[in-house]
Amino acid sequence: MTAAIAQIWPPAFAARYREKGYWTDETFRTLLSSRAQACGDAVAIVGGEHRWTYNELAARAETAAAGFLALGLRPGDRVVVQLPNIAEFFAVVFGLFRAGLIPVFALPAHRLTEIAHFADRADAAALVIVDRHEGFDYRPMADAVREKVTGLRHVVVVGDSGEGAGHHVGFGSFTANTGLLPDTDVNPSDVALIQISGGSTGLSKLIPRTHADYLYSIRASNAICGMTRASVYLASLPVAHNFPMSSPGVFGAIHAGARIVMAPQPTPAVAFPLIEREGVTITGLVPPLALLWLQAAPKSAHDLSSLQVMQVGGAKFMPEAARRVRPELGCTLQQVFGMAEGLVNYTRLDDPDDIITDTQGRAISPDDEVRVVNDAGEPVPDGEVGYLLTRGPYTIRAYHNDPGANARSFTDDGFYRTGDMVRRLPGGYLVVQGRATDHINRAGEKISAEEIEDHLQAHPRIFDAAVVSVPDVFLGERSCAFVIVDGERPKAAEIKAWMRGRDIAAFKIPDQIVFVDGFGTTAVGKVSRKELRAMLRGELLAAE
Ligand code: J2J
Repeated sequence: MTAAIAQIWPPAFAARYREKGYWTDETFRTLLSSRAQACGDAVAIVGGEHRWTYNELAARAETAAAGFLALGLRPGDRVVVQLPNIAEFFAVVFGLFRAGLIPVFALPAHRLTEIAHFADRADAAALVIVDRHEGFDYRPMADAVREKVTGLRHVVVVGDSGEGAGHHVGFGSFTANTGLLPDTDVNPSDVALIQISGGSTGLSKLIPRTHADYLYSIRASNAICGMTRASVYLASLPVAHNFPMSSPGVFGAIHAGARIVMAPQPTPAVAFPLIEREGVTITGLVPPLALLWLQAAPKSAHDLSSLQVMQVGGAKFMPEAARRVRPELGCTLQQVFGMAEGLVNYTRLDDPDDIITDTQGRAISPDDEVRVVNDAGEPVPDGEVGYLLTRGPYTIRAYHNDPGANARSFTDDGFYRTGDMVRRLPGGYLVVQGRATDHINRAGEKISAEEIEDHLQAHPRIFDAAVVSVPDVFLGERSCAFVIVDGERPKAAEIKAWMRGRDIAAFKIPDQIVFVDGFGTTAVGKVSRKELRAMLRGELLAAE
């Protein structure tokens, strides 16, 4: 039987969040149709050849909802959605919401290993893919997922559903049959969607977000980021990411009745013409992309003057780069320090320049409890570095079905251990100083060192491996694998090719492989992998 997906706050907290008006009766199930009623003729989505008004999008979502239910899916079922930045993303996702189904958001870069893991962990009944994207055919991968995950019954393909007749259903073949649609609303405390954790240890974890908590963060983000019906949001990053989805991102844009422009690529060559053509007012980028835009803007013939707000987040944006945004791009920088588990911090649009350039913002909600503590779990004074812990009205209390991760990631009193090291300044502004967990933040993509080490150790010639992050001028961080081999050393390129054969996202393939004879004998006794990684990182930096 499928495990129910839930996210539970203790009753006293839930009551307070409701009382204070953070949690309302609003749900994603009716969000789009109510927007269509309010601004039906306004353009909602611009993507490729498509230009859909709110009315058109709502109609497509109704058809999608009926199509999903006609397959035999039932409200509460989970559906893994793996789509790039195309207009159909919204027809699919709002169709799922309308039908009471729960999307699990995978990135286009994920491959068989990851998708099978998400489908399995979520007990998903269906997978939605695009036929091809950036040279990759998702259909054979989907077949392989179906073979591995027995509960996954349906594969829905946006585009050409292909030869594998019978297995794949074309999204285009869905027909409207509103008789199938449930007419009772869902409970706002129910789980609306599942995000994927960047993962600090082992495999990615599932993050169940409820209607009430996610919508609160979106409404509050809209107010902080100035998203209104007049806004035009450019979706530059892959929209399945929590940042472009909800801070305030595409869901914020829909909530406001604004227009979303889907950028198939985040590069200046693709994004700048879209900004000019559509009059884009706000977008969100990771730091490496922001640097690329800063480099390209002075040489560009495109008029970028409509851009009012450039959000940068996902990884630390260095103050030197941050200071260039206003003079060189002519817009306001907003730093965003968030996490798919919940807590999001923003610099406010009218903050003084030094706050905007030198901090990663402050929390959304007056009821976000932010604690900065030392190794013993005691609060450190403002201005001193400590571990960031948080709980609040839109921060989860547990991952789905993962007792081990829950024991590690949450304190007894329900604080989420973010793994980030921060300094808190007066006014609650946070400066990210580093992190306590072993992941690599590669241009905003979080990679678990442990997950990659496990893959490397499966190689027949690799005796042991330790993966560390090293600073990188462009990516912020890149990954470096130290490996000890049995016998003759293979070429680094061979190991990379072998890793690609493990069917994992390309961003997880180590950028650099260094062969070593041992991991050193400086420590007495058993060296923890964490210390080992720290030591190797130090050695690598010293050698550079
Ligand atoms: C330093 N580190 C940052 C920042 C995230 C909005 C924005 C980002 C995310 C996100 C998100 C950082 N400076 N400005 O979900 O809604 C690192 C921290 C954090 C981890 C979370 C959102 N912004 N980070 O990046 O779940 O280490 O969410 O704990 O992918 O990214 O990663 P993720």
